[in-house]
Amino acid sequence: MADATDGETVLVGRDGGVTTVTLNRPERLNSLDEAMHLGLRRALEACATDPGCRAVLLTGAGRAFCAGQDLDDPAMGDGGDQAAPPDLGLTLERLYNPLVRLIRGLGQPVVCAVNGVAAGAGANLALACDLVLAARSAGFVQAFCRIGLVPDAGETFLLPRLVGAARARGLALLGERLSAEQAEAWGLIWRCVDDEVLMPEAEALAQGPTRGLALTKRALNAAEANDLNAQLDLERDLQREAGRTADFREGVRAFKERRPARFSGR
Ligand code: LHQ
Repeated sequence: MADATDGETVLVGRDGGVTTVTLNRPERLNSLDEAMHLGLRRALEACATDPGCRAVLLTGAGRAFCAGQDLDDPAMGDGGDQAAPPDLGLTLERLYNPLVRLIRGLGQPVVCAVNGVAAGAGANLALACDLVLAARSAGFVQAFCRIGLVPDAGETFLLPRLVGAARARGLALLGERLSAEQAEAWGLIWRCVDDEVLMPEAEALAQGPTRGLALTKRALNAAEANDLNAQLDLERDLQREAGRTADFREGVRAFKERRPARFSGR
């Protein structure tokens, strides 16, 4: 795997067609300051325009996935200066909202390997990904209410859709830690796995007919706003596109020859 560092706080590696993006401020539980935000954005934007990148794998270094906003960042204010309260809306507008939109809109499937605690906006970055796999030792904390804030980074949109209204409200209003096992049981994430197999399992999920998977992502994203008629039309158009891919031809050939398919992402 060829590794490149983006600043010091985001690592980018490529293995085959999978680009692994690692949040790398382990001593601060990978909480997001401005430099890390911009590094992460740069890494994902590079994926968007990289024809060799078939899928993205997002994870964290050390014992946490991401503790959300770095509360020591100057943009958060000093916690005591009432004369100059921070404009947290501006932080969302400039940094978080573009990041969530980028992940959701990326033309490749994004797999998230939640290696440890995911708190605040860190939890919601994970939930914005297409497939979320978590280590058994990981957990999810909607920490906003613990510090008097409103959930952000898409939480109020994503959470009720994933786990239903009652559980979404409980998580958002109480901020209790949800274990990875419970997160799987509630449908918050795809699967919880033993810590030692997290990365191989996540890498395996990032393989496959990635062109078709990216089209599937587009259809599922659009379904959040479409009615059935619009969605049927979209499925028709995307299926037309999928039917022209090398992966579709390979998939059918492999089925008929009773062998595993060798997908190329084309
Ligand atoms: C941290 C952090 C952290 C700095 C742990 N910052 N140092 C965006 C911008 C605009 C508006 C506002 O909203 C947002 C989005 C947000 O994300 S707001 C929510 C921000 N996040 C939080 O409130 C979570 C704060 N962290 C925690 O609740 C805990 O640390 C968790 C549950 C993540 C982990 O607990 P523990 O495993 O017990 O670890 P710890 O608390 O002992 O933390 C270890 C160190 O990391 C510690 O520093 P130290 O120097 O004592 O070793 C913490 O201060 C530091 N750290 N999170 N977000």
